[in-house]
Amino acid sequence: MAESGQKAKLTDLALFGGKPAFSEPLHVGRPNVGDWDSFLRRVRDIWDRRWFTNNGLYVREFEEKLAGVLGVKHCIPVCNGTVAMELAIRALGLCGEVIVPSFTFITTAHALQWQEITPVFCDIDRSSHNLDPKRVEQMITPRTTGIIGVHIWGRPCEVDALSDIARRRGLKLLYDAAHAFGATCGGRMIGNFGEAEVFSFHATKFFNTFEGGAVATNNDELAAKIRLMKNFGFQGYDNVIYIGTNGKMTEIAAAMGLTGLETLDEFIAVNRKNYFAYKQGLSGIPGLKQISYSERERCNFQYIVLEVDEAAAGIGRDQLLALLHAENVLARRYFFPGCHRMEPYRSLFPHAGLLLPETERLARCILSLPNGSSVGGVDVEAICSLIRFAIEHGGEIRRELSTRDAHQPSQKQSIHG
Ligand code: T4K
Repeated sequence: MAESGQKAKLTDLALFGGKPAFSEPLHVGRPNVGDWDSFLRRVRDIWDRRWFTNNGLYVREFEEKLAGVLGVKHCIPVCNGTVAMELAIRALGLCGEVIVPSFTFITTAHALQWQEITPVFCDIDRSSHNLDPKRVEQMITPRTTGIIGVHIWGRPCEVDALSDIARRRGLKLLYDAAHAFGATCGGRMIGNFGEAEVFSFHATKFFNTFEGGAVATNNDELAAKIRLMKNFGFQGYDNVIYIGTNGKMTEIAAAMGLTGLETLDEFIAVNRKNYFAYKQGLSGIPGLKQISYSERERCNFQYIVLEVDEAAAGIGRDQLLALLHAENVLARRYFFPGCHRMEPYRSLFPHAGLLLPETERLARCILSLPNGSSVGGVDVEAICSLIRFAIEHGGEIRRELSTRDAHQPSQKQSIHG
């Protein structure tokens, strides 16, 4: 798909009228897909058997396989990661205040607020981008009932430190493991930590079921509760014994999941290869830091994340983003601007940012680049070459953009009279 990332002069950039480096948009979250025939065989079977949902054959098989892959007692498939989170929060009986990072997808906060539980935003560690346990301890109040750690980019939280805090302070510990399917922490699969861990199998995740998610836990009682809750609280016909919702996964989603599991290692291999190609292609560029994955752990290498230091790079994150978008590289600012700067939290906690200096810093400089099986080595080379060119010509690009900006007010005036 890459035409060429090679630009010789400023006017070669698509932002300034040149031809885009990519003829088609290159997405950050383009789904990985498994074997088409294998998927179709299952679809045909679903079609023939006329069993589409409600704990069907494929959902049960998927559930069993998931538990096997993760080495966990229970891994309950549900309709998406958000509902998985809501179910886990409710089944754990969280209430009052729960400590969460603000540097995450909005769901982590919404799943609490949706149940009238106050998310208390806690700052993150500068290098891991995960909850800073020292700060967590400082955020605990008499109303705190739990902590939700997010294994951001699939890199594990400081699980020992968080467990220690939870144990000492009598709090429930839940993990949002939406990014961390297939990853390990200390050699143990994510899915086995805290009271429970929640996965997302959304289309944009490294492993997907179109939409989907799961709650993993080694706690039998909790698992039984979640199984009831995802099915309206039904225990057998005509007998509701618990408050519930509809969180069921469909058969077609499970068929996609089973198909994806067959090629999980291939998805990881492609991601890994691209990750190292980015590392090589971006090495030595001033002002850029690509996050690293530990070679000692298993990881899915899905997220290619850069921190752009504007002062050293000579170009700001948002300018780089605009430049890449013009070239059809649809990089993303995950997770800008941070949950605390989005509604309803922005209005509820207008001063939250004062306690979140690392979150604020990171949200301003972060950039996610495309990865996955639809991104090839040539694409990575072209993207790296674009970024290198942009930073080498940062000063000129900034001047050109600010000249344009200087013309903006008059245009705005004409729009608004
Ligand atoms: N916790 C965390 C930490 C999460 O990151 C997420 C989800 C959750 C919880 C909740 O899990 P789910 O309830 O979603 O299962 C996307 C995803 O929708 C979301 O699942 C994901 N995190 C988040 C990080 O990214 P958006 O609003 O950025 O999606 P969108 O539509 O802009 O798509 C992203 C890119 O992927 C675009 O460039 C287009 C491309 N794309 C997307 C879809 C759906 C494709 O190429 N094909 C597709 O089918 O949220």
